[in-house]
Amino acid sequence: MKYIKNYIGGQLVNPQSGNYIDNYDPSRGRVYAQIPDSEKSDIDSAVAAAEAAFPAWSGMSKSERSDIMIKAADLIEARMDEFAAAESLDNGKPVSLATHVDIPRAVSNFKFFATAILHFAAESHHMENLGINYTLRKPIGVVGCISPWNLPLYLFTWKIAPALAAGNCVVAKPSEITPMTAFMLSEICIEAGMPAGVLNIVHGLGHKVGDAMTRDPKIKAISFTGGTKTGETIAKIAAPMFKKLSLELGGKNPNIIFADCDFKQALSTTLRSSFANQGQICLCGSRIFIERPIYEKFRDAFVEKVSKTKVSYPTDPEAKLGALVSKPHLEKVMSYIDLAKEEGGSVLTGGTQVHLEGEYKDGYYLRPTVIEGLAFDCRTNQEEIFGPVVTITPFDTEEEVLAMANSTEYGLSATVWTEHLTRAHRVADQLHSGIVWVNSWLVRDLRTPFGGVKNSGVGREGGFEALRFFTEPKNVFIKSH
Ligand code: TXE
Repeated sequence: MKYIKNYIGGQLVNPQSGNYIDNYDPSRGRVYAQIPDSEKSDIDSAVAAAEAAFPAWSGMSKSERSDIMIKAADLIEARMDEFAAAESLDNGKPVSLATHVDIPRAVSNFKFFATAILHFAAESHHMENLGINYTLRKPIGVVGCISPWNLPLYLFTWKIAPALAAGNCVVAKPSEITPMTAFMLSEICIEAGMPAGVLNIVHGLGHKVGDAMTRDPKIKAISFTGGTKTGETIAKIAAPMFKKLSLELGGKNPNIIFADCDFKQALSTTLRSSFANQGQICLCGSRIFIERPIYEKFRDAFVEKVSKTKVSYPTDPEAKLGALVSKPHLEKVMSYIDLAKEEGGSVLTGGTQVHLEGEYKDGYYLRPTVIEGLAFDCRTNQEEIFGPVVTITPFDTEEEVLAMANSTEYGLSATVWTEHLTRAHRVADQLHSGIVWVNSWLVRDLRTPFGGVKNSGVGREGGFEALRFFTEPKNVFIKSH
């Protein structure tokens, strides 16, 4: 049984309590490792280490910090297959997905912010016959990063990379459901020569470790990705402490397909946007709206392909879907399929568990599921399911589909399929979301602002937005006349 450790003050250490939590392999439905059941005392040690490391790390030149981050990226890349296998084992996703998406993006996150910081500048404002203002952007100090289980290393590094590049020292908590690659990153940072205390990774439960981070007055900013309810909990604690908050929360994203779309492209991309990562990406298009003239044609072609999508154990090279991340999550997703039936929906394909043979017989597998016949404002169409379940709904007019698309409490991303140029601009402009893809999905330029509106979050990650979040601007005026 593998016991992973916290990474505090440059050392791999056991939790002070000596207690551990089971870590599951979802593809086999069994415990395969133990993770620290850390407590406030472990966070206190991590914060002390970060505080001690801050003067030297923030005093280091940007290029020195950049070099260490590039080294870390190179070391991850050198162990790509090992990281991909570990990510897949921990999360249940196909190894092919971890190899092509998760781990390469973790490498990109480190490299992107290690170079972005070298180009991050601030402004000056000249006042004629008076003087000049200049803006300093200085690191905040000790910051907290809390990340979810769906894209573990991808989202973990998406937060810690800009924080480190900007000169902050970090206390980070990965999800207790998928801690393994964050633990492996600890080893990478030691090998990359990252100074002790610059990055501290404390494993454990959200309501204990994450809560202790949120409450610690020495942690001056929290960057969180996870569920909307958890984001609300964190905000209630952090807001009165006047901490900077970045909250990347849930989504219930519309995928709008007009009759004039490129049918073949829309069909193949909609398969990905519906079910990638077992539908466990907050950017997945879980509500598909199809203009009536092509509704039946698209529905039938889509259902045909979905019914042939292979659900298998993660190391199967033909697996398109792997296991869902945990038994509780599988049960939550299946409860929404039951709810959809109660609300009048018809399951056109999927809706049942997949029972594999042999060592995988107890894994958490679910067939990709397509449901039609639901009202746009029923619970199934309003609440985040976060699994391989999509609904399809016909529409007749642009006004109608915009009203349905914008009807939820979320506003993270949206997809629009049309070859009509002005309509693409018009619809994108009227969608209540932080991200809109036209004739595409999940095309990511790390320079762009990333995040949502309404209950999908507060603030933006990505590019200079992230570096601005992890720095404090200071305006200095020098009188010269
Ligand atoms: O979230 P949770 P999960 C959302 C996605 C879904 C959810 C799935 O839409 O709703 O995240 O991830 C820690 N104080 N996004 O189930 O439970 C917890 O330990 C402090 C949106 O993991 O919120 C874990 O490390 N921390 C996103 C982290 O919070 C607490 C992309 C997330 O856990 C805590 C990915 C507490 N009280 C997923 N309770 C986007 N918008 O980009 C838990 N945690």
